[in-house]
Amino acid sequence: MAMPDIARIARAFTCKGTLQDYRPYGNGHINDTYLMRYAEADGTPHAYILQRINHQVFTHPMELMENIQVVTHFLRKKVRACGGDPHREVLRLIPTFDGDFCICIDGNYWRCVRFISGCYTVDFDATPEDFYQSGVAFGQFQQRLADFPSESLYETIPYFHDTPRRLEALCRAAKEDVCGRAASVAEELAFAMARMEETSLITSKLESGELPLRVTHNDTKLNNILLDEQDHRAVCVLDLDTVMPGSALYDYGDAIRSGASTAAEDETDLSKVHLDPVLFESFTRGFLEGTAGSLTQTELDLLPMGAKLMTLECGIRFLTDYLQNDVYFKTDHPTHNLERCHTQFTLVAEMEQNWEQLQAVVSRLQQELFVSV
Ligand code: ADP
Ligand code: GN1
Ligand code: MG
Repeated sequence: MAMPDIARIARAFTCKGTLQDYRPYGNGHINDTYLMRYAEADGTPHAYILQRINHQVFTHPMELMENIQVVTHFLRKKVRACGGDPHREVLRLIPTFDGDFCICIDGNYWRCVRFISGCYTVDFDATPEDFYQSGVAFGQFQQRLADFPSESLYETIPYFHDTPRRLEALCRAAKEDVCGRAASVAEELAFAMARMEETSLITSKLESGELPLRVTHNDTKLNNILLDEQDHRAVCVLDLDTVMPGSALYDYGDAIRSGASTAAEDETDLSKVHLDPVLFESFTRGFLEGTAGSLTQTELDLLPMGAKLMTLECGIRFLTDYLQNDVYFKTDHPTHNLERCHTQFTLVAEMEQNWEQLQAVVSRLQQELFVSV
């Protein structure tokens, strides 16, 4: 897409001061994100994030924005109640001059939030402390939404973490083979198919009620959290587009998938791709602390499975997109999605090899944190 007229779009929002400059920002795979810097007449600076919502992915942008509005309003009250800083710890939507939180210009949907300064995000290779802090924050996020009225949320992407459906979609994409890539990925398809039975381990337990349905974030990728430049504590959970009913295992698993890897999601040298046991333990500890004893025994027992299934599912989604000619995730080159699929499947294989160790870490932390002596 050609560079949109950011200055024109920005004029719709009630930002403070005058726009000084703007630039593309962040490494998200879905929306188009810009950082805009403003200044008031006396020089006081302000900064905002302007985003074009990907309406191919989020087909009902207005519903999505309603979700974000109610969730941020709810979270802000919780942050205030526990003495936190509501300006930094929760996303703040900036209204338009018409009082809306989203505007459609030339067929694209735009929103604006306050830029939270003094923070950084990490794509991979976090320090154990950073990843521990992310665990606390994602755990707390879920904990804070425990009494959120889930019926008031729209499902922004139906069946988002329905791993069996994701596998079916992969099989369909391979059969349709719209760009003639299927023959070259026979090995990858076999890897996914060999794990077919396991794909329903979470969804079937949600259906039977063995696992509780909670309000979850569903996209707990490491770069969806802001960490403080000074004290390195997690400041704010970002990217609330997929906050929907789901399983705690989705949030735990997706964070491990992205943050416990020793390499970038698109690393092509697979010898560099490992699941770091120290990072695995750091996040698990943080997540257990953040959820503060609210996880059920079944959830605790299935944490390693959550990590494995979210990683497998993500690999399946990258492979599906590769077979569909890269229509979903942003890509830089034709094999980008395939390379991402390879890192995910490499992590899955390594989790399988070290399965007992992963389970032992989770059990030890449960004992340490929750069983009084
Ligand atoms: P995507 O859905 O494309 O991943 P995100 O909402 O995650 O989009 O935003 C992309 C990146 O922009 C984030 O990873 C983060 O680095 C940055 N970002 C988003 N919102 C803010 C904010 N309010 N303050 C500071 N940085 C932000
Ligand atoms: C996308 O938007 P972003 O980059 O935070 C995707 C996640 C994937 C992730 C893989 C709405 O996350 O589900 O796990 O890429 N988000 C959506 O990197 O599909
Ligand atoms: Mg993101």
